[in-house]
Amino acid sequence: MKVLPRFLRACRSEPVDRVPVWLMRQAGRYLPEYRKLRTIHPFLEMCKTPALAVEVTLQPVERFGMDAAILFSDILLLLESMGAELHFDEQRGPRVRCEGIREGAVHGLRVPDMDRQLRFVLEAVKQLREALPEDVALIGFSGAPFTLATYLIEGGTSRTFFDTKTFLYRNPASFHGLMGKLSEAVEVYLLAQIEAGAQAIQLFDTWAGILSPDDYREFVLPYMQRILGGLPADRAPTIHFSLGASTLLDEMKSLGAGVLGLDWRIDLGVARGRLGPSKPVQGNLDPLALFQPRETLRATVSTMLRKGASMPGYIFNLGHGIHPQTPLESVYDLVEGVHSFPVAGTAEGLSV
Ligand code: 1CP
Repeated sequence: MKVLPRFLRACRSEPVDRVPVWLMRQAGRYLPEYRKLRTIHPFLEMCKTPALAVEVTLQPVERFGMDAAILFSDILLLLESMGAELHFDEQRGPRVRCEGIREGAVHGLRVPDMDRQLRFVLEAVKQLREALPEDVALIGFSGAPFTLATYLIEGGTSRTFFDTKTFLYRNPASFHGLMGKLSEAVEVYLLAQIEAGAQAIQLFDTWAGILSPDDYREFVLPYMQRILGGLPADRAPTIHFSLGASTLLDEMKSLGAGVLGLDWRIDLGVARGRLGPSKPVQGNLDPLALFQPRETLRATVSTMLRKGASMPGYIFNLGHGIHPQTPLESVYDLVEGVHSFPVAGTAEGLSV
């Protein structure tokens, strides 16, 4: 009999034996085995070499016993495959260049040919499905169009998103043109990952929370609904994550995503109450809470579990990516704390 991983069961609000847990950016610089590989290989080389991407994806699963693996890659690789220039500056972070984009020219961007330009991603997904134990789910992902647009327009990280917002206000038609082009690429990319073996999909709209609800509804919501409506949710559940999703909770509810990822700014109990029992939720521990002393962290995790797991459909995660300086002991304690939390109706209906 085939066992459906508990992560996938939680995505469908089905009963679980334990609360599933994984952490955003779980493969990365807080892990000594990752840092060791990074002294030999530049970041982009690691993403583009399937054997390395597979090795790094498996690191946190093997070390901590996570319930899901997220493909090691980056949201910005899709932009590179569309025609933008990308490099990672060790000091300043990612840098993106796209000729003419601020003048509203989107013709330089093309929907990529998956087999030619992103074959390394699909190859890593295939190899991961072979390598992962049956009870660990594989998550594929993409940046959402708005967050990708901010990197194209700003050229990198931003604090104020001045260029993105002035573009959108001064030149709304071009902004819609850009969102349309990015949406097409995101949908094709996610379908290809599902075809290659991804069992769930996370859409990262990290920066959507910088918009007012009205602007979100005009410039983002229709594109997200179109992408999410075009994905086979019965084959691969979808998770939507945004920083500041709590200020847009009603809009988030109407996106059509199976699971909503929340940051730590909203109380988990309040969010579950507002979203109702039929909406699975993922989150939402403040990543810096992992710097608390052991006893305090244990109490924080229990409080969160009591709120999150009060209804079916709960996946424990952080409210954003794990910090590179996070102590490893905190991650062991967190996973142990989540897995030892008693769940009502334990071990029922685990086989399908
Ligand atoms: O080794 C290094 O120096 C590279 C650090 C690093 C890593 C490990 C970057 C650069 N990206 C990644 C991997 C990554 N990025 C994953 C891998 C899977 C995992 O979670 O374990 C994922 C899912 C991402 C997604 C990503 N990249 C997002 C969305 C999620 C989020 O954190 O908000 C964003 C915004 C990026 C852009 C990016 N890439 C790298 C950095 C440092 C950033 C953020 C820059 C910024 O703050 O604007």
